[in-house]
Amino acid sequence: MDASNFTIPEQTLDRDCTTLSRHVLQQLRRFDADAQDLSAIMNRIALAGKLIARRLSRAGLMADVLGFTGDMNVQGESVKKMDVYANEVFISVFKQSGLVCRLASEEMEKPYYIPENCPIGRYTLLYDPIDGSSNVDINLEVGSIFAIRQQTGTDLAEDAGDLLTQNGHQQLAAGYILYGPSTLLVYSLGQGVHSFILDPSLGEFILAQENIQIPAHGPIYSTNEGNFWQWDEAIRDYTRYVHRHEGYTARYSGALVGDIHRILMQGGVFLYPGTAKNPAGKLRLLYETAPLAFLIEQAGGKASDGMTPLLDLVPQKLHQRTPLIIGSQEDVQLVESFIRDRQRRQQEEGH
Ligand code: AFP
Repeated sequence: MDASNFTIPEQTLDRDCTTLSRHVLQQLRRFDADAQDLSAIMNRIALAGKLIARRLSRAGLMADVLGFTGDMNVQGESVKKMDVYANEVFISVFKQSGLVCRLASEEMEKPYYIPENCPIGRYTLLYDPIDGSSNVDINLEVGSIFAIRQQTGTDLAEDAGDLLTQNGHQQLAAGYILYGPSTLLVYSLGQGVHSFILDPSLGEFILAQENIQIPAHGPIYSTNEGNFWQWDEAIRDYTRYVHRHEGYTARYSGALVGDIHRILMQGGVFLYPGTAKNPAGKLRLLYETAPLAFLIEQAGGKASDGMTPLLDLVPQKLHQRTPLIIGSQEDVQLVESFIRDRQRRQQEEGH
């Protein structure tokens, strides 16, 4: 047999063997206890993703998956059954893992403590279990967003006060899982952005793309233009600009993870600015905007609240919201320039 026949299976095998946990260790280039911990944490997050993906794929066939629970969450929003399930999945996979001492999610008023993990697992998992949950009932994409932080201090009062002293640069890792036609996990340990696709036949996330770079500029602007008259004039000016110039196209799915993934791959900008009713916008700093900012900056992009780099923001409360302008360098800079111009004009007019 011709020896070259062997090259294709070898390459395929190599690719199939690059699982997430192996990739984490390769990225860290060490095998010490901290590296093993991070690898194991990522493995657990992947398990949560697999469990959520499995339930979503059968959502229309099973009882008690679709629809609302009838409760309101800490943000005053109606809770969906899938939000509750996914939130509990993350807790379950980390119980008795010895890895994570605290989990904080937008679905829980206070963090969930796992005291038996605390002497060893000094990590905190921050997550949005189902982002874009209004898409669940109509079989469109949703996501999970996560970040890992080192716990500092003992937190004996169980108020997670140390999280209110850290900015986004202190995240050790961040990423998202996109439940679309396939299930995709995208993560960064602060050394580039890498994507994995869930191979259902193996039950493993397999490396798809390493060191993803976001284009410096792209055609997409992604925002809910239904809020146009609630926005500040600067954001309206930017929107008028893209309407009047060629080369822009709008895409907005109602699920941040899907919109961000499109922008990561194709370039452009996602905006969720403040509105007259909610000046800080809708998205939460610890569970959504800081993890995504970490990831997009690692891919060479940019993220801000319009004025300040997103990763410089230190939350004053756990569920703090922040405006978000995120995506390709040039497109985020363009939006920021409209905001600065507006402020300068206001100062000149003495407002
Ligand atoms: P839900 O999880 O409550 O559906 O919110 C999704 C989300 O936080 C984010 O994924 C979307 O980009 C954004 O809200 C959509 O919000 P609007 O409906 O206000 O545009």
